[in-house]
Amino acid sequence: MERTYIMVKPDGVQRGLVGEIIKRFEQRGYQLMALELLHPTKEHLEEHYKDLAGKPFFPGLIEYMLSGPVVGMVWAGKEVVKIGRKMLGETNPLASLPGSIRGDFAIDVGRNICHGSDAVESAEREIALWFPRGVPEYKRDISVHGLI
Ligand code: 3AN
Repeated sequence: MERTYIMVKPDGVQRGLVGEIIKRFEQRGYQLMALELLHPTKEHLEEHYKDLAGKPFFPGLIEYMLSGPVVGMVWAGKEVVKIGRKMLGETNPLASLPGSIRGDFAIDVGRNICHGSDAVESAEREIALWFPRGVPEYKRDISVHGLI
């Protein structure tokens, strides 16, 4: 089953939006596979965002991501990478439609609440980075949206 890595960033945790974000993925029919609140190290964040290392906003991004704990999650289900990104909204919250997480809760690209993997391959790379001990599979015993 397709998996994605969703992270509630420090501003999302501090604003008490963890439950809201979990609720939206559960209600849509996705399956929670792993969940952890942690204070990542600078090195860990630099590895996560290594594709953005040359960007002018990179130092500020790392500093913001170090400002408090984050909540990392693995969600599974049909087209969860693409649909998860739609549920998050655009990188710039001002371009995000109401109904998306950023469109409902954010106005600043530097405080955009959440992260979602942008492709199946990056999802697997990020899941391995954030959950190095692995993510066990389990079967839900109720069928939601034909997922099982
Ligand atoms: P997304 O998180 O939507 O995949 P990326 O991967 O391009 O977007 O950017 C990662 C993070 O870097 C964003 N979530 C945001 O916090 C930050 N970021 C991206 N573009 C900018 C920008 N122009 N100015 C400040 N921060 C930015």
